[in-house]
Amino acid sequence: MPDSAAARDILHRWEGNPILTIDDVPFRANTVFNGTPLVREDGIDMLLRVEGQQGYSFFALARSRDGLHFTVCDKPVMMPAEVGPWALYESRGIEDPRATRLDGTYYVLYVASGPYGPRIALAKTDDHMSYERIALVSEPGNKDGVLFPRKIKGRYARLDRPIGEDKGCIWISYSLDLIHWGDSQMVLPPGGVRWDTFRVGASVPPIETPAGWLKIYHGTSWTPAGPVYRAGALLLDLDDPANVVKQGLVPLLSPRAEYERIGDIGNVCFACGAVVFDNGTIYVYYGAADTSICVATGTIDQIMTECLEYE
Ligand code: BMA
Repeated sequence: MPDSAAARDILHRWEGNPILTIDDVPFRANTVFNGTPLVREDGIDMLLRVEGQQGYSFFALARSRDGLHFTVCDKPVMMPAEVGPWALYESRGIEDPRATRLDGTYYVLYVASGPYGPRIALAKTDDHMSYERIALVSEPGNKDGVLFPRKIKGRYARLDRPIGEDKGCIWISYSLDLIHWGDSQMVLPPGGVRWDTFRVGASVPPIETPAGWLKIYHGTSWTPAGPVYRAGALLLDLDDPANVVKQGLVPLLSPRAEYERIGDIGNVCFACGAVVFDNGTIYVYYGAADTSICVATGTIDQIMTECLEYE
């Protein structure tokens, strides 16, 4: 994509995008998209949503040294449960993992897709290859769950996106044990900005900055051709993240490249995680058109000045 086009977005598409497509998956499947990064000492892994040819999704792992060139492992690492309390609720697949390092362990909130609708479920991993299910943590009608990377005033916190009255808003809930959740409050309704009028959802787990929790979220607008999924930024209060301190008026990334425009679902940039490096550089990983995984780069400073302070 020519530079002039890339410059229209605050985040920059890596020139090697897409970083993963179905051609990189060493077993038969339909698509790969919506991956979440897990940082190792000597590289970056990514937990991937792979959609099988029968239409149900499961998770695979890809490994890299540089966060840009990934190799997908031979076999899936997590399949929908076949026994136990999860089996019914995952009978239509597991989707959209989002990992947060908390107390030294990666916890993954993901969507358990079943006959009654999507529920949020929680699993954890120590080696990125094996996943232990902990609990189903929501009733149906909820997805886009992300955990905060530390307790806030003694409680774990998460954002999610329950659907009420067909309205997709970002909510916050709290927990003492990561299993039982409550004290839920609405954080962000759609329509705060022109490009997120249909639905909003928590995309990337919150990133702590001195100015507040930086929240890269997704907003959709509805068009005669269907929804358009963009990534934007919010700043949430550090001590009371139910309070939105600022909402960026302009998106960080809008579908523009061919691989974001064309795919199983076109016009989609759907982030599920990011890595922030010591120098403030950020790699945002996103699913493009529900058909591949891409990375867009920038800096925390740029997001603050070009998006959150845009007037
Ligand atoms: C959301 C989720 C994602 C998907 C996105 C765009 O509602 O279902 O899995 O990538 O829509 O189709």
